[in-house]
Amino acid sequence: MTHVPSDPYPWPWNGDLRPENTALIIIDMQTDFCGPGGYVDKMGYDLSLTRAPIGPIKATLAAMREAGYHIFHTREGHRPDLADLPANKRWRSQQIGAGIGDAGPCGRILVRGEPGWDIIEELYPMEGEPIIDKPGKGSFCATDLELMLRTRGIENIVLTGITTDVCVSTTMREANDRGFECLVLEDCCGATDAGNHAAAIKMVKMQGGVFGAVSDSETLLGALP
Ligand code: C5J
Repeated sequence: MTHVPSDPYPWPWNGDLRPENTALIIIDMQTDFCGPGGYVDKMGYDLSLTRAPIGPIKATLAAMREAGYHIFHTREGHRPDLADLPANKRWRSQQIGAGIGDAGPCGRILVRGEPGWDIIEELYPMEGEPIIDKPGKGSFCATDLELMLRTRGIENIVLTGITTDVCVSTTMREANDRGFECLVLEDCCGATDAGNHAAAIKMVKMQGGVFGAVSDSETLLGALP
């Protein structure tokens, strides 16, 4: 039995934490969300907030790779012909001056294959680590993530990445409703707004852990079998 000290309960609920049944998911660590000239930069947000988790994720990734845990990466983005981009999502992005599909300093914003869409070099996937390309905020919607998790016998998911209040939260909620046991690492996430990050973290912990539990990278790595 292994538990990670977490809030509001020691995680996972049943103490069954092993490399075979546990995955680290790194969500959307793409230039578009944390690099100069990307989507978030173009919208005018403070990049230091979405770059803050890079170091802690890097340490967590190295340790969990070394210990043989499953590693998954995700990327939000759309087909070059924008056939999978809902018109309302495109319109909203245009209202803030960063139209998805439009040309930007890092290529077309959030379009698959463009430089800004890819995962940053510091956290680039290793050969064999699945990358889930998703058109939406959740990692389960319109992807084969659930099939891959079930096929591998994964029950526990450690969530990291950006942004806490959007793609991390949506993925956590989708995973929780499917019966996966979720842990969010607070220092391995970031949002475009510090208040939203704090609120998203707080929401995980209400109702006895309505979506799972919250810990941090140092605590997790100290407890990992
Ligand atoms: C957003 C994301 N914030 N990766 N995407 O639009 O959270």
